[in-house]
Amino acid sequence: MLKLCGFAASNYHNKVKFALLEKGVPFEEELAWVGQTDAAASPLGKVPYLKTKQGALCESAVMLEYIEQHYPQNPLLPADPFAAAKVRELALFLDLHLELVARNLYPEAFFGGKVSDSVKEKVGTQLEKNVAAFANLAKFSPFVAGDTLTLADCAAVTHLPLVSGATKIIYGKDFLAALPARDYLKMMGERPHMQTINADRKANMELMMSRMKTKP
Ligand SMILES: N[C@@H](CCC(=O)N[C@@H](CS)C(=O)NCC(=O)O)C(=O)O
Repeated sequence: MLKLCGFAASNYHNKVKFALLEKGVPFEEELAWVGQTDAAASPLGKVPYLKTKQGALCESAVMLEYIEQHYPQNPLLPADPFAAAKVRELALFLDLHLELVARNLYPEAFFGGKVSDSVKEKVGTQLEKNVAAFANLAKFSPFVAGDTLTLADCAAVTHLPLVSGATKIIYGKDFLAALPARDYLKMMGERPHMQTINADRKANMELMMSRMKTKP
């Protein structure tokens, strides 16, 4: 059986977990905190990684592609090659141009650390530009890539709350406010699998915070 390794407070872990749950693919979770990962499975020490019968995979986008090809039930990619490419475009855009940029803010926004003013300024400018570009690509009708649930939703539903939360905390303004992201996240939050993910995330976040407090 597939083993998804990581921790439930991680948005990338949940991106893959959501796909597995929505597709109805059986899997187990194995707790792996950052710093305790399997170096052979994840050479950069990042989570998640996916253990399969044939070996391990790192990089969530690759895991989603593997899961989609290996388990075609409840597809998260359209059959038409161009439509599928548009979904991949949006999913990659969310990973690279929204989440990865906003990630620079997380130490201060979520973990009690400090981010320099110059980083805040640079990230703010970049995010303003990238969010405007994302607004041109995203459909929110009602799913992020159109009328069906796709791989792009796996990224959107896990990354958008962080982009929104981090920008609210750091800049006093939600950079996604002009988009229908709130209604979208509310709709997605009503899905039973998203409720499972959110409950697991909250419990794991508490555990993570208590670990951070007891660590020197
Ligand atoms: N590009 C990677 C990103 C994964 C990632 O950044 N995971 C975070 C946890 S949410 C992590 O492992 N951070 C620790 C680190 O970067 O050393 C993916 O899509 O899987």
